[in-house]
Amino acid sequence: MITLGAMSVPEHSPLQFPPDFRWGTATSAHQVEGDNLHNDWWAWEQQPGRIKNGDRSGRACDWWDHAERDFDLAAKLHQNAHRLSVEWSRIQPAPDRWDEEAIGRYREMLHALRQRGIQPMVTLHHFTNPLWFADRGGWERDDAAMLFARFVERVVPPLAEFADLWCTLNEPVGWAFSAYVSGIWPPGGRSIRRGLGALTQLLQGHAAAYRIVHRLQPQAQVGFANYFRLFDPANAASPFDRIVARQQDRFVNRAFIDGTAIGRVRAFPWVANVPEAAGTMDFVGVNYYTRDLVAFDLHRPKHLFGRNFTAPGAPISDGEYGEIYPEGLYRVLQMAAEYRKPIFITENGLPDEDDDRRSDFIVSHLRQVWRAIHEGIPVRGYYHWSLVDNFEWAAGWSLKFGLIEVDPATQTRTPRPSASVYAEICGGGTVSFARLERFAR
Ligand code: IFM
Repeated sequence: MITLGAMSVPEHSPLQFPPDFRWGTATSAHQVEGDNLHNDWWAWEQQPGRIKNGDRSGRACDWWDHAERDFDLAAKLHQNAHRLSVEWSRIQPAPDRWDEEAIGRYREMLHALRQRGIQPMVTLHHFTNPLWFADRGGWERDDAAMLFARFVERVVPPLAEFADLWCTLNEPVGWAFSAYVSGIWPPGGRSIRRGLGALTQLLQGHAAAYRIVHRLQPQAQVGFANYFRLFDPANAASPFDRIVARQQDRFVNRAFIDGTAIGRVRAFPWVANVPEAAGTMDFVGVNYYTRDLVAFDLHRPKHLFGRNFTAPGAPISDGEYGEIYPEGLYRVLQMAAEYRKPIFITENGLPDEDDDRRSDFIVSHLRQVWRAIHEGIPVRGYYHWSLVDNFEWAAGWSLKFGLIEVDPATQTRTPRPSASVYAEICGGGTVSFARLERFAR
């Protein structure tokens, strides 16, 4: 017998996933398309000191012209699902201009996925904003949600022929923090007040998008991708560490999701009450990467008085991206299950240039997914981040998340060994005993 939490699995038996489980990968427009000239990230990349090593997204992975090449690889790797995003600034490059050709290209891409037996999940906002929107105040404007809703109204009908699984926003809390509080992303804001203001607009934008998609496509499933991170007290005996870890958990993990479930942000009830957001989530999108230990620190008000660090001696991924902590995925799935909706793991992965940890990462995390499913948690799919190495925001090209290595200068593709391990799992819908054995004891 192998023990998995409270469960026991007979020795030598593979972990069998449900037959309709979605096996895929995730990407986002700006990170892979190339030449997204009209958004705030492109402008940000041109400013000295913003991106590690002065990197720029440039041609990225050349998806605008050749995404199909990588869809072929995904299909060959037995993937049956892909989460990608549409770039608002391509579709609406100016307030009064809609680019039909860009919409046509997205139709082509979604069609290409379908032709290869890959079900698309479409994200409507993944970190980037049209320059015209950003220049007028972006998500701090009172009409930001309304402007986003106009975009959604326009883009969903032509894509609805190919997609009925929608993610309104990607990681809204983390995005608002990086854009408005820590200032490492555009527009470089440094105030909690600005971050919370943006969050309220994002919640309204999400709620509006949810309703629009359902009006246009009643059978659609609509959610958003919530960034989940585990925050464990550095010293479990310290009430201060415990309180701070709990506050970070409430804000990072639950603020937005509470908003979409009950229309109220329990972490900060006085800020973001958006009653119309209640009940606007058909599934919980789980993005999970790592966990922090948290110690009370009076000097860090922007971090809710917590100093976060990686557990000493724990296995880590490249570039101080954090601890590799598979059980954390099980724990966040338990949290996600509190919302009583189907769950998609919309992102999970690690930067690992040498690919010497990715295979184990995938197997050990899927083992925890299986454990959750067998305890009755309704996980419907897993999207590994990412199919290809891509432009990793402020870290530029320095972090390699791809199952497939990409040289952005030559656009050469080299599947990493972990791509075959994941392909074997996707193809059979099982994790074999041989792969599990090393984690079992
Ligand atoms: O690359 C990002 C993605 O855009 C959002 N979630 C985390 C990924 C890895 O950092």
